[in-house]
Amino acid sequence: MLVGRHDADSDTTEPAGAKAVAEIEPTSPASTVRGTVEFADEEAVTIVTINLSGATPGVHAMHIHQNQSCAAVDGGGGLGAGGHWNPADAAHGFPTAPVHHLGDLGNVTADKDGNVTATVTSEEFYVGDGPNTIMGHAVIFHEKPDDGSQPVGNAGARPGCGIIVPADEGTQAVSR
Ligand SMILES: [Cu+2]
Ligand SMILES: [Zn+2]
Repeated sequence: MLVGRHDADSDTTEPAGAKAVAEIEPTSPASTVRGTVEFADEEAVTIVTINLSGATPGVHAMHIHQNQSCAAVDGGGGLGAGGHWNPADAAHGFPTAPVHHLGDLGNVTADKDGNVTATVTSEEFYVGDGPNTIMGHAVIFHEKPDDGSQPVGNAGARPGCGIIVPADEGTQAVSR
């Protein structure tokens, strides 16, 4: 039996166990970051597991962006993903802050070899159907840290991007 998570704002009950993945790929020849961002619905939370390699060592912002696109726009890799996913029309912030975009995942750190291993949890978004489903969006790996400032954390370029797809349907090619 699937145990559901009830969204207080709707009649939607989300089954636990749904999974999705974004395959992060470089958005330009100058970038080498790639890897996976996996999303797994548990009973009370959704667990986001980030595993990347080829990143520039240091701190990098990651966000879920609005559009289902990793396309370059006017030469800017990943700009096709649009702005931060923000269905509640909230201000930008860290995911631990009371107010933040739904897509704000905060910062991750790449070690000296360029590897990122991180876990983020959310009690607000989920893989399954409902108003706050992550499906239909893209994950962006940024050049710089998210400094928490408005409007979008000043995180710079978008060297990595991946479209979120159901984990059982494989991955979608990144358009450049
Ligand atoms: Cu972003
Ligand atoms: Zn944001």
